[in-house]
Amino acid sequence: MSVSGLPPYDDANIFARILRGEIPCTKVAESEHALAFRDINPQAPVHVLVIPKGRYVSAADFCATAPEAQVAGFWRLVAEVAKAEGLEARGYRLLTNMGDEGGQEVPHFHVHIFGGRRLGRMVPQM
Ligand code: DGP
Repeated sequence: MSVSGLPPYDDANIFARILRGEIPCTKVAESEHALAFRDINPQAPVHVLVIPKGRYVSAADFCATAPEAQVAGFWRLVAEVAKAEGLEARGYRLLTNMGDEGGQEVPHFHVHIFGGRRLGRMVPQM
């Protein structure tokens, strides 16, 4: 188990493979702490994924075990990418799915940046 109660990190997950350069991605930005690239199945005109460099399953995992500089550096890159994509004035959404009920498909902590259209309600109505 990871600190979040989710399964342990799987080194074969697709984002781990992107980080190792085994699978290509459309890179948007990169720092020593994180990589930002376009989602393969975009849900909005701008749909970028930001992933920390390292073996983190969830936000709990990342925040509990990553060095402080990486936690800060990760969130800085998220904000910088949103601004660089021209979303600051129009507004945008950050989203992170965690675990089964959260709908997480790729078990490497990541933040989605959505923008470029009116995004509607936060979550589908019950
Ligand atoms: P999530 O449900 O939050 O785990 O979303 C995972 C996202 O990852 C989903 O929007 C599709 C995207 N994705 C999956 N495989 C790839 C890939 O190989 N390349 C890229 N760029 N995105 C991928």
